[in-house]
Amino acid sequence: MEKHHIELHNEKLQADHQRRFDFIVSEYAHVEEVISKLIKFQLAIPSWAIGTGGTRFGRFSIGGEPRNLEEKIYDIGLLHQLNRASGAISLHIPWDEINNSHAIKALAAHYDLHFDAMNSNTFQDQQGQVYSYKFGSLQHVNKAVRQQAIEHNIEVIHQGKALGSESLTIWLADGSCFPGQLNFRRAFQNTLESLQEIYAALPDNWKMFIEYKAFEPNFYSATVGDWGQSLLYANKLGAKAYTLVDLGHHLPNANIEQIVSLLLMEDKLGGFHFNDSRYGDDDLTAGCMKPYQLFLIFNELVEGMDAKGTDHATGLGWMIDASHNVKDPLEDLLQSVEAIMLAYTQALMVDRHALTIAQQENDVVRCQEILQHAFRTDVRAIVQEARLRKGGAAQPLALYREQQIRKKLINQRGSKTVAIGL
Ligand code: PSV
Ligand code: MN
Repeated sequence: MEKHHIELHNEKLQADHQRRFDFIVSEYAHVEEVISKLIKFQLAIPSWAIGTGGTRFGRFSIGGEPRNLEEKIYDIGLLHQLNRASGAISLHIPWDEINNSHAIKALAAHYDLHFDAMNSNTFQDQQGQVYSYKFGSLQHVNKAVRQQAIEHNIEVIHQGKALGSESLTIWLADGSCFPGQLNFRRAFQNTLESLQEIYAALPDNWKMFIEYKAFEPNFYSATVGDWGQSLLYANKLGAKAYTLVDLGHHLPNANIEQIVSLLLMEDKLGGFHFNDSRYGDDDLTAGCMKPYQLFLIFNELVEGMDAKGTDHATGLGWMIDASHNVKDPLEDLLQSVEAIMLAYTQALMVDRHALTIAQQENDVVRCQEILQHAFRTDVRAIVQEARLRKGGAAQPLALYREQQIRKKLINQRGSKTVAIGL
């Protein structure tokens, strides 16, 4: 998008914004401190979320979907130009085909994007693959299948190195569908040994994220089914291995904020996949169902990171993992980024000193008041101010619509394009 479109849009909205921003500044003493943190904070966009998502019942293309990695980078570059908070991309191999890593790296740099975690895929069989992952990959009873999956992960590390990525996310579909199908201990040991081989190939400055998920596609057991199992692997593997929390991967009503707090305490929280859900791994827009939970999670993140002196922006891998059946995926990602920035801002505004005192005094009512006061504060002008100072658009979604971006993408790419992914 041309810069003057953003400038014109911002000028139109400036007076209104200034009024709302001045009000919040008059209410809070630490707004500038919060803004300096927001300016640094960036979220990684998953390459697989740029196309319309589907369910096992169908998929409805919105048109203009990216046909290759270059076009995905273009789309994420556009999001970043609008909100200046999505300056990273997370790739999924082999859904993303990297023909020339030098050119891809240069293209991403052109849009001010860097490469966050690389994702391997041993949950689908690829064309020409010798062994099937039908009964698992790193856990498989057959060493040859495990070896194939190990080699794929090592190949993903190599591809990531060439792009400047510094982490590998491993999500395994491994598990079992029926009681008796699997020897749990053997599956765990096989998985651990496989992970150890991958870990041995990890560069010194890399992190390995082990993503857990309670169920799906297996419906009886998952070999990395919860944060306890993920933490077991991470602890056994070593200092470069961490747990990755995907918000949609828990059993109903799990207290995710407590999980986050304890993982941080153990220095084993590596990163996040943000999304929201009502039933299972729904992959809905962050903050669309349970915004208070998102805030409570950020509240623990901020408290836990500050307790350790961890840099908020760089200490963890901040990624979105969502996929949408009925929305324009780019609009949806703008909404997710905004929801995450709002929750983070509200968490930064919690009166931590007062909360600690109230906790010490067992003043339960006061504790709740303090948290809900921050949650109920309208911080949109703060997030907007940070975005404006970074050169972004006052209202990214509104500008996206004003500029009829989807229509332009359809004109360029056609109405029948389907991005590769789930
Ligand atoms: C699995 O449900 C997951 O959350 C993992 O992160 C995968 O890489 C991604 O979704 C695939 O869509
Ligand atoms: Mn995920």
